[in-house]
Amino acid sequence: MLAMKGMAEAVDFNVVDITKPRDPALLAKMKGTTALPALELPDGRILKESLIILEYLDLTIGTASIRQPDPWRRALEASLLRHEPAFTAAGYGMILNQDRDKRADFSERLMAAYRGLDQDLNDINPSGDFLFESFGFAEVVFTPLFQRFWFLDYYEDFILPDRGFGRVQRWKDACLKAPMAQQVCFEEIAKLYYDYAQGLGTGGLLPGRKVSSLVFEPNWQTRPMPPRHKYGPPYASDEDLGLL
Ligand SMILES: N[C@@H](CCC(=O)N[C@@H](CS)C(=O)NCC(=O)O)C(=O)O
Repeated sequence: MLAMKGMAEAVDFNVVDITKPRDPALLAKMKGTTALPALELPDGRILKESLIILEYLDLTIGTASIRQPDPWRRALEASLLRHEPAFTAAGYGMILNQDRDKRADFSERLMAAYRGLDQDLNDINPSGDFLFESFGFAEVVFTPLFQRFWFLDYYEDFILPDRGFGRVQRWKDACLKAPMAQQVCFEEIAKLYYDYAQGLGTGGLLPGRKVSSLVFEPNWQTRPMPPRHKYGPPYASDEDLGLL
């Protein structure tokens, strides 16, 4: 969104390695919670939750909001955003799932989320690529999730069926091609999320492992592609993952 507004420099990004204990100064600012991102304003106030931060920055950075100004379109945009929590939960639930017998249920849950998006997009703008004419607020919200869910392409061979998902597939493709969405790539996601695929969120480690696949050093570019296998052993070692 900052790139769209030509305001990429307006926010300082301090990246936090969530596999390590938090700096006490950060914990104090966060009043005890650990989940990121958080936005610190110049006067020290803290905002949490990515969508709340996004809305705040939309209203305060640059000359104009990127949300739909027309009330009817704004309502349609809001109705698409309502799919986000279920979509996010379905994707993360599927990558973390370690029970092969439940794989089909997780896949169906994610497809149901995609189906909901497909229906709304078809109702609102059946022939377009984006929700409206161009990349906007709804695309800002969903594009990072489409990118994050590359972990399902890699570890779950998850692909949307050809039939019944054409409109959302077109939206997803258009979002992923947008110039301002080229800040992460498939290889990075696949490498960082190996441990998520083994059921371990935010820095958890399997026995015998010392370094989480989510660490910044060694940099993901220096590491090999992880094995695509999930659902039990054999597990890759730190060495196999290029983490030593
Ligand atoms: N709903 C929250 C989710 C935040 C969240 O789960 N953050 C994860 C990284 S994706 C995190 O910081 N985990 C480390 C922790 O909770 O300590 C948001 O959108 O901001």
